[in-house]
Amino acid sequence: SAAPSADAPEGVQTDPAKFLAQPLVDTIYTADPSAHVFNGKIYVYPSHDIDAGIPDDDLGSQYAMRDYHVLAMDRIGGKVTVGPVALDMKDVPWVSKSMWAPDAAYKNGTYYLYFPAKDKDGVFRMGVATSKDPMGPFKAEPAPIKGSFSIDPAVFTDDDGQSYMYFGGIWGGQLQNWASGQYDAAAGNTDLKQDDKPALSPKVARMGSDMKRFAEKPRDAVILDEAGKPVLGGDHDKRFFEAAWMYKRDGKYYFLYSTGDTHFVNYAIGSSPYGPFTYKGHVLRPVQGWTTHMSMVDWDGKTWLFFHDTQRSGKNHLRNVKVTQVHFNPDGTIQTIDPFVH
Ligand code: FUB
Repeated sequence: SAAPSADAPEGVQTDPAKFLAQPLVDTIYTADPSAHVFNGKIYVYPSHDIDAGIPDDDLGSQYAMRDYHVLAMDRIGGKVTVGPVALDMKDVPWVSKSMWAPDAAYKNGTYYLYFPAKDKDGVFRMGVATSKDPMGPFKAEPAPIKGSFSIDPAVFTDDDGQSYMYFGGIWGGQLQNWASGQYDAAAGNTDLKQDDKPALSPKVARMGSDMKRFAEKPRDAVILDEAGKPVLGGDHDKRFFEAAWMYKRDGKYYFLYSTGDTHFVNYAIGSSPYGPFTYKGHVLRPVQGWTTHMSMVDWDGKTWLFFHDTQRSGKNHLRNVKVTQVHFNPDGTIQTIDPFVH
C-alpha cells in the first residue's frame, strides 16, 4: 500500500490533516462508491482503480479498470473489509474494457451488481450480475441489459418496492452519442455543443420485476433551474455530467450528480422518482482529482456521503473512497460540504 501521496506530483496536497476525511482503505485504489445497508451492515460497491499506463484524455481512457471488489463495515469509522474479486471482466463475455462505476441492489434473497463497461464495439452498455452474498462473487448475465447505454448506473428502490435505474454520463460516458436514440459516433467526444439549448438529461428507467431488464424505454430525468427552466448545456456549474444517485427523505426525491468539468456534486429535488428535479445547490465542493462521484445513505439515524478523491496518489485515475456526514437544514436543503479543512 502506498504511503499517503508518496508519489504525488508537485502542487498536490499531501498533508492528511488538510483533508476533511481519510481514505477508507489503503490496500487497493477505489472510486465511485455506491453505499448500501444490507442486513444491518454497510457495503460499498466501488470501482477498482488500477494503473494501466494510459495517459489522461477527455474520454477517460486512463480509467481502464478490469474488476470489482466490495467493501464491508459493521459501522462507520470501524474496520473496513476489502472483499475478494467480486466480478472480473474476463468472466463477462460481452465486455472489452472499462469496468466503470457500479451499483448494487437487493431483492428477494438475491444481490444484484450493476456495472457499465465497453462492449466489443467500444460502446458503453450496462451489465447485471447476481449473487446470494452481498460480497459476491457475482455471476454476470451473458448479455448487457437490453436497451442500456452510457455509464454510471444507480439503482434506487422506492418505498413501494419498485426499483428504478438512473444512469448516463457525457464525454467519455457517451451520453451525447445517444441524443437521437441511436448510437451516433459523429456526436463527438464531449457534449452536444449546444450551450443555449437544454443540457442532456440523465436517464431513468423502471426495472422489471426480475431486476435484470428495463420495464420501459429510458426517460429523461430533467433537471430544472431555480426559474423552472431546463438547465442549459452551457451552464457547466449546474448541468448533469455523470455519477447519478437517488436518495429519498421525507417523501422528497433527491437526485445527486457530478458536474464533471466543474467538479461539483450537485443535488436537485423532485416529487416523483421520474422528476423533474429542481436544482438546489452543491452537496460537495471540488475534491482533489478531476472526477467526483458519490452516494448518500442513512445509517444509525444520520446521513452519510461516500465520495472519492486522490489523496493517496495525487493521480486522477488512482482514487480512494472516503465518507463524511451530511447535514440538512430544517427546510430539507443540504449544507454544502468542503472536502478540505481550512
Ligand atoms: O471511474 C470511472 C468514471 O469516472 C466513472 O464512471 C465516473 O463517474 C467517474 O468517476
